[in-house]
Amino acid sequence: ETTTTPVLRTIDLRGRQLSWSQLRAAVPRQSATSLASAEQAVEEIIAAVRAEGAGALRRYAQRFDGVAQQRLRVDPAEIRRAVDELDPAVRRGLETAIERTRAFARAQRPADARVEVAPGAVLVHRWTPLRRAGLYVPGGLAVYPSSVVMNVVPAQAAGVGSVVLCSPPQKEFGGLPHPTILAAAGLLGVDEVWAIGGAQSLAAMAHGVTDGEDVLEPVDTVTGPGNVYVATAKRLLRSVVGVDAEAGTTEIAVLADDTAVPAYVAADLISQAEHDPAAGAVLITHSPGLAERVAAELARQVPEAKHRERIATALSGPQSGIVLTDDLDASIAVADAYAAEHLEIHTDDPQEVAARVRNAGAIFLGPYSPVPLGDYAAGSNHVLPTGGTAVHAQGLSTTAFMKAVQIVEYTQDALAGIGEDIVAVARSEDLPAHGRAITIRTGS
Ligand code: HSO
Ligand code: ZN
Repeated sequence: ETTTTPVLRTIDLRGRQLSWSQLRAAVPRQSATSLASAEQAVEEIIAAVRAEGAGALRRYAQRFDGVAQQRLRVDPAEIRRAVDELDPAVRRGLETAIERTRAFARAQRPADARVEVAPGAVLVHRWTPLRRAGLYVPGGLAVYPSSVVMNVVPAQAAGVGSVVLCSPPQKEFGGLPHPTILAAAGLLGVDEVWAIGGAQSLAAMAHGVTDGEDVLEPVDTVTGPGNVYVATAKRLLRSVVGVDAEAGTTEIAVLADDTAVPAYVAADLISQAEHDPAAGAVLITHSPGLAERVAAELARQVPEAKHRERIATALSGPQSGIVLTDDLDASIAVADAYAAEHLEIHTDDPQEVAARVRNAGAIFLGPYSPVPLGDYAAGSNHVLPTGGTAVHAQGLSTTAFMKAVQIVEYTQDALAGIGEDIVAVARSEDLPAHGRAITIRTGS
C-alpha cells in the first residue's frame, strides 16, 4: 500500500566544504534514464515514415493509438468547432496567457547589430525568423493546452510565417487530437494541425509527408515536450531540423530563509510534484526551523491533495529532498549546482539573492510569484531546461525561432588596409590562393 505521508530525505551539507563537482553530485537528482533502448525503435520509425509516408503514419496510429484514421490532417472546421465549444472560463484563461506571453515574447526579439571595425569595414548581425516551425503537443494522460500557448506564441513573435502542430489521435475523440488542444491552436490562429503522435510526427514534420490532397511541408525546427521516444527522435533528427532543449520531467527548487511562509513553500513543492511520480521537489535552506515547518506543512497538505499518491511518490523519491546548508551563500551555491528548471526564492531580499544565481530555467521571486503562475499566465515560458541542464540551456524564447546572418561589406581601401595580415596568415596555413584573392584586388 502506498503512503500519502511524504518523507523528504534530508541532505545535510552543514560544515562541509564541497567543490563544484561534489555539489553537483550531492544535490537530489533522478537517476538518468537511458535513451539508448528507444533508439533502435525510433530509427525504424523515422526510416518507415521517410520510405512510406502516410501509410506508415496510419500503421503507427493503429498500433500506438488504437485508431484507424481517414484523414491525417485535421479539418480546419474541427478547430473552429473546438473553439466554439470551449468552456468560456478556460477560454478567458488561455486568452490572458496568450496576451501576457506574447507581450514578453515580443520584447525578447533581438536587435540587429552593425559595427564598423575600421573605416569602410562594415559588419551586420541580422536576425531573421525561421521559415516554418513544427510543434509537438503530447496527448494521453497529460493534456496541456497551456503548452500550445508556450510553443506557438514565441514562434509567432519571432515572425515565423508558418506553424504546424502535431498531436496524437485520440480514440475517444474520433481520431482527432484532444479538443482543448485544438481549441488552443484555434485561439492562436493556427489552422494546420495533424493528428500524428510521437516520434513518427517528428519524422513527418522534419521530412514532410503527403496524404492525398494534404501536404505536410517540412519544417526548419521542431519544439515541444514529449516522452523518451519523442526525445530520442529529436536527437536523431537534429542534423535535419533544429530542436529545442530537452524539457523532461518537471522539477522545482525553493531557496528559503526564516522569512518564508511554510504553507506557501509546501503548496509550491506539491504543485510540481503533482505532474509526475518522477517529478523533483527540493527545499534549500540554512534554517533548520523552516525545514521543520515546511515538512509539517507537507504532512498536512499532501493527504488533502487530489493526486496525493503521485505527489507522495515524487516527494519521497531520490530526486527530491531538503538540503540543509550553513548560510545563505552556501544555499546559493547549492541552487546554482542544482540548476533547477524552476527556482523560487523566499528570502528577506529575493532580488539580491536572484542577482547572485547563475543557473536556473526560470526564477520566481518572493511570496507572490509561485511556479504555477508561470505555468499558466505570468507571461514567462514554461518550456524550461530540466535535469540540471540549466547550466548551459535556457527556456524556450523568441530567439529559438530565429537565427542571425552575418553580413560583410568592405570597401577597396578597407580591404587594402588589412590585406597584408590576411596574406601572412593564409601563407601560414599553406593556402596561398586565399591570399591571391586579396592581392588580385589590392594590387600588392
Ligand atoms: N510545470 C510544467 C508546465 C505545466 N504545468 C503545464 C501545468 N501545465 C513544466 O514547466
Ligand atoms: Zn506545472
